[in-house]
Amino acid sequence: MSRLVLLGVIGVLVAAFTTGAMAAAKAQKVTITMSDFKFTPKTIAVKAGVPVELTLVNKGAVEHEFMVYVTPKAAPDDWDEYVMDNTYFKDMGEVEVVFRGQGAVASTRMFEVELEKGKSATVEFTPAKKGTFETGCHVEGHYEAGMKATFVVK
Ligand SMILES: [Cu+2]
Repeated sequence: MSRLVLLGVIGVLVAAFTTGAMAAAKAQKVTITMSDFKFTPKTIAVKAGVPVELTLVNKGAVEHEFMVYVTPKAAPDDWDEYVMDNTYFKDMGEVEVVFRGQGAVASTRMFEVELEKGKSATVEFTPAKKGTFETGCHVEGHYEAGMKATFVVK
């Protein structure tokens, strides 16, 4: 009787360990739709330390940009310059962007993904910094029209 119970406990431990190991290796898949002029969903949440496969789909009629950065206290004069200095992807090693049907780009200085209408791309990275950041499209007038979202890393 006691031997059976002991085997049962070992079985549970092995099962728990296996599930944990598989979950750690599995990427977090997130899809963001870009349209004229918004991101869906409005809040993107991912876990720190786990690889992310973030798919961007441009369903709009024009080009859109995807950027993640420290939320500014006030709108900067030059958004591109501000985002380059404050991008979430800074100091996080190589970030890979796979454009469907067009190839991939890997960079340690990635700060934006530009997508023509009808195109999609997947951004692969492992978030390190926790906090609440901003996602925005800074094609002229888009952000002002409401094309922004909240990017949360827990
Ligand atoms: Cu846009």
